Amino acid sequence: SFESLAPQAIITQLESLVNLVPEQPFRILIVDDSKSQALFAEKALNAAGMITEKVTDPMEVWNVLESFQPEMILMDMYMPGCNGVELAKVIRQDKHYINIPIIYLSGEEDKERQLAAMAEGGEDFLTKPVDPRHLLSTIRTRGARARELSQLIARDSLTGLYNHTHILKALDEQLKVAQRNNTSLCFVMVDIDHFKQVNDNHGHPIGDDVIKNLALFLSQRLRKTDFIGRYGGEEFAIVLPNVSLEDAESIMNEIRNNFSHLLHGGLAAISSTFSCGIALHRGQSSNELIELADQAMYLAKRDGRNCVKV
Ligand code: GH3
Ligand code: MG
Ligand code: MG
Ligand code: MG
Repeated sequence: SFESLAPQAIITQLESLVNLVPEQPFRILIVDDSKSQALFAEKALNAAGMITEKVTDPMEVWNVLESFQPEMILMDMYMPGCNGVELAKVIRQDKHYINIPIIYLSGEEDKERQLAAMAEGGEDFLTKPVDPRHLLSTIRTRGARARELSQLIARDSLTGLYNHTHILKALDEQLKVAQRNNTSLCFVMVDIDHFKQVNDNHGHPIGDDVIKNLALFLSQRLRKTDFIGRYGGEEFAIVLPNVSLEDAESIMNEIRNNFSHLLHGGLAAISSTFSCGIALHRGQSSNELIELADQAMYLAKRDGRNCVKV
């Protein structure tokens, strides 16, 4: 049994059990004042292919949250001058961590106190010494659920693209990356031409099909590293990291040209076009960049639509 083994022996046994490293490993923050307990949890999780960061001084939690961006927290309950349950409560008050799963790992055996800790907003309570298989299975289940939820929250339900909020978040993040690495970035606005007429002439369900087809078309033709969002009704916003203005223009022109030949609505066989505005990042804020792409879009509309302007 696991209880009779020393921690290192358990980990060795665990390593032989675990041969499936998750495709995208979970990022887990371990908070425990005991260095040996934290190390034990870290080794067990690393053996299962997970990425960990450990904090033995609760005062360090905020710094590490910011720099490490964990998806889950493994929280000790009793630490000098700090109660894990209180700490969890404070973390959850930050809007970035409202939904982060917090799993208590503690020597506390009193059921009432365990339940009280969970009532304050913990997902699970594991008691030390924990069977590493139990720890892993808890983390996998909670982690997978948390990922599903955050995916759902970030996506637009009609198209599956990033929603308005998330594409703006992606733009902000990518602007920081571009600034830090001194790399180029283009921001693109796409707006379907005369879309009111599509709805008026063929009905909203066919209009929806055109929107979905354009979303699919963009997803298939852009790179995995690009960010595509539904900005509004028939408007899309795209973040193209590491792309020059010339390349962005030619990529979008190719997509625009191919899309204009696509037929929608089954037997109705309707064609549709879009206009596109592109702005190159030259140190502006995200709002200024959006404004620039909007202005380029306005030019494209004024120039007869079905074209790309920079
Ligand atoms: P322009 O070429 O100037 O862009 O003309 P437009 O008709 O596309 O202009 P406008 O932006 O004013 O109209 C967009 C229309 O898109 C209005 C709205 O009814 C429709 N729309 C917005 N969201 C949806 C949606 O989810 N589904 C459908 N079917 N229509 C939508
Ligand atoms: Mg402790
Ligand atoms: Mg519009
Ligand atoms: Mg339009």
